Amino acid sequence: MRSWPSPEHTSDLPALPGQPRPLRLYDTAADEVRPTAPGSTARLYVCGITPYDATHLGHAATYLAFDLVYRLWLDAGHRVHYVQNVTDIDDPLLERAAATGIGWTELAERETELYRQDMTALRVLPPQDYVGVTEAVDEIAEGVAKLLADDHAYRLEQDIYARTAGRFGYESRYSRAQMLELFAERGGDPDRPGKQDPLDALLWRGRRDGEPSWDTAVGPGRPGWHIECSVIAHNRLGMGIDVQGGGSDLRFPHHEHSAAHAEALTGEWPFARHYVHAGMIGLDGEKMSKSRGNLVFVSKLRGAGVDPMAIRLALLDGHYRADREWTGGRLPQAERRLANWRRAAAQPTGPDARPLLEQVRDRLADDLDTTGAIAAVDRWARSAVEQVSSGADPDAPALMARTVDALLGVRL
Ligand code: 5CA
Ligand code: ZN
Repeated sequence: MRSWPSPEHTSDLPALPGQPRPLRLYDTAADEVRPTAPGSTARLYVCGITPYDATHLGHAATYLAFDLVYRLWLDAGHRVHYVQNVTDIDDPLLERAAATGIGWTELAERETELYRQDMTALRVLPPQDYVGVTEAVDEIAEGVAKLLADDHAYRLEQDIYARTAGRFGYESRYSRAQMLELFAERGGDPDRPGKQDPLDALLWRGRRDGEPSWDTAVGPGRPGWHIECSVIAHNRLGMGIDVQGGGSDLRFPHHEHSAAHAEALTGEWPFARHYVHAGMIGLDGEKMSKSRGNLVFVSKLRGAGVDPMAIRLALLDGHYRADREWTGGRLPQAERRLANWRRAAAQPTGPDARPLLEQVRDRLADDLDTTGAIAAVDRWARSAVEQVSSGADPDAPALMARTVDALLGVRL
């Protein structure tokens, strides 16, 4: 699938002097913040949208968190291979299409295009491989066929399920009771008669009347949810990818099952070296979600003339792992901050910005402490505008702007 354009530079962000440090991230499976350790090419997979509605601020916040991961790896001298899927065939998409009278492919294409535009406006670096499930049906079916052949899967009526076995549970670290509860809440079917274990996940949904289906190696039907990410990721990035990312609602069952399927397919472990989850953005005390309908859309804000860089700054002003509320005051605050930063960057001189660059790197490398990084830029901007510092470095405003551009993705 077409990705979206890179903001001028993907492989070479504005070059920055000094010494980058290894990026440390909280890994859900290890329950600790630990260094990422990519090779010359870092491998990133982030679960993509289910395109039945427009990008809301919760989605945007999650993709911004992983955009910082990408930027910090580039700063540290790695190439980055970034893969993202589009769940362009799934029950919620078919339900919304039926409810609105639009064809499901048309709905998916329209919302995916809007998402591309939102990501472009927010200056999110694009994945090199942006893969729709509808484009990957055959490779997913081949994966399911191999799981069947190796006895990691079984048929139940017209459908196919994965056996839950081995290290299952290591990614989320939930108890079986918690898993059963979350599985039922988040699209699983623990009570279906005939399953060998209630936690077994649907790999392949056999053809049903009135539903789209593909003729494949395992018969007619369509892929289950988790296997799409296992196969799309593994076929492009291999095993032991550096980061598997998504929002915290994907910690279980999605990332647990995706990992388990990929590990059963290959016999290798682990699927990912870090499982990284962004917190949920809420509105009025509830998680922002398409099903609840309490949404603030990026495209609506853009349409109202809001500077996307202010949206970006507003979403970065909070730790990515914390569940946080979107409130009316966040945007005006970010707009004021952006104006202050721009005024500071336009000064003829400023205090030496090299220590600022080191502070921003330091804060972001520590599990993406964006609030710490933003506070450091605030301090520099204040002293540049007030000319309180002894330093009057003519190169400093440009270095400050490059730092903010390359590492926080905010174009001044
Ligand atoms: N297509 C699947 C992943 S394979 C999916 O979860 N799609 S989604 O459109 O529902 O969500 C896309 C991403 O946004 C996921 O990483 C999800 O965890 C994240 N997300 C959804 N709602 C919120 C929210 N309120 N706050 C933060 N992130 C969110
Ligand atoms: Zn996914």
